[in-house]
Amino acid sequence: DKSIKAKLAKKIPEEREKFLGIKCLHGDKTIGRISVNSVIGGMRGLPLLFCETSSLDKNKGIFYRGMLLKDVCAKLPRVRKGTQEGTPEGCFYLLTTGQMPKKEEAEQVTSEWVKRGNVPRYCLRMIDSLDKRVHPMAQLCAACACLSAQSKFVEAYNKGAKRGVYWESIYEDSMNLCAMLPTVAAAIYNNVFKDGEGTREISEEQDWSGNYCRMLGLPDEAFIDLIRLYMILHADHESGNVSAHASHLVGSALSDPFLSFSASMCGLAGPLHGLANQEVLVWLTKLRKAIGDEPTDDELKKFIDDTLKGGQVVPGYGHAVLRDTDPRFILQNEFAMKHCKDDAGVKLVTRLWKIIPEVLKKLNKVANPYPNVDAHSGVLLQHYCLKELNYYTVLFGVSRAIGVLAQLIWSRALGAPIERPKSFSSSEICRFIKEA
Ligand code: FAM
Repeated sequence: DKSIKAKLAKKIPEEREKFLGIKCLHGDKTIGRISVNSVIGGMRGLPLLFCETSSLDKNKGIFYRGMLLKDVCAKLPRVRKGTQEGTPEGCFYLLTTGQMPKKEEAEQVTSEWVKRGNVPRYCLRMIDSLDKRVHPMAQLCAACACLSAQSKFVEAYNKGAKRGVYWESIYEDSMNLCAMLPTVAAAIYNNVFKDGEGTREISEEQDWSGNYCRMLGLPDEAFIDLIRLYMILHADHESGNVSAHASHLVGSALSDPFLSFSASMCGLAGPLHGLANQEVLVWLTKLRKAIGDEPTDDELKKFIDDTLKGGQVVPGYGHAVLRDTDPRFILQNEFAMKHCKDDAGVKLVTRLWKIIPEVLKKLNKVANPYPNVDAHSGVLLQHYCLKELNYYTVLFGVSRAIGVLAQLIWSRALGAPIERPKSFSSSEICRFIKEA
């Protein structure tokens, strides 16, 4: 049996034992200190969470299951003929099982997602009933919450399932949700931007990304490859970011994966999280309007200076953890160099990669003057005619499902308890300070 479920059924008892061993033998050892800043400063950097699927190293970059993201991209099996990228389905296999899938294993996830992809009519009717003014992200949150009626976990829980088998129905729900997301997300796109046109039928000839692009009305092969890459790059980013933490927190109350993912998307919709790529495009558009498509280096530097003098940050640059160019930026740029290096937006983004860090370094305060993932994605989507900025976060959301659902399966597999940190009032904090 090549399925993820068979792999997990073998691996989970071993991991559970290891986990319990750590808890019993070392549960009271200390990992870090909690400062007042941690309590009032958004818990930034506090070593507080558990995450098996991915990790960040400030200098080395992003790892999925201990493997550098660029190696993940290079090694994921190519499933469709002629494709140059691995599949997000293979990435889900890697994140859940911890092993790089063989070609047949990645293919099996693809065919399972094709089989599980039909969205129930009540959900599509709900999406169709929404006014176009409802933001695509709000529609995505609503649609995923509505799918909770499908939950196998709720069914199992109501029948009195034991904790030890929760992961099995969480796995079923996660697979079903991943499978349905392209249809849900494309229906939202077509309703809001294309007057409800477009197909909702999943084709067995296509993989997950191919079906998504077809349903978006953008079936170009190179674009499908871009979406495969995009989905892999945005999938997972440890468990402390808002979208991953929201789904973990809500899932810890034993809310089902549809509700947990809906909560995750409510967080991704915020301008400090999933909206930054949009801001990059707005900034680039202003830049091109002000100084044209082929400005001189000096004109670029002046435009960047003016942005900073206006009290704004340069969008797409800097990172809370990474201290070098974001590997996701580099991988997108490599894609762009292969497929569309003459695109005016791509050329500009590539030139700015050299120029913006020089300017930011001079400020002497920016911890990371190099580009992050958001500095690149917008111009690539524009190149392939996905032009509606308001939709970009939905694309990010579809991708993020892969990481947060892989994390959710493991949270239930390892019996992670309900989250309940202690809170303090300002006067209690003042008392601590006096006593310290
Ligand atoms: N342009 C101008 N100034 C910047 C800057 C940028 N791109 N990035 C950081 N700084 C400033 C920052 O505002 C702060 O200044 P003050 O002390 O005057 O407040 C100083 O440099 C130190 O900040 P930091 O320690 O380097 O960054 P933080 O960890 O506080 O914040 C970011 C990280 C990403 C929020 C920040 O770099 C930023 O605002 N970047 C631009 C917006 C952006 O691209 N966001 C998307 C991030 C992306 F990775 C994601 O999560 N989706």
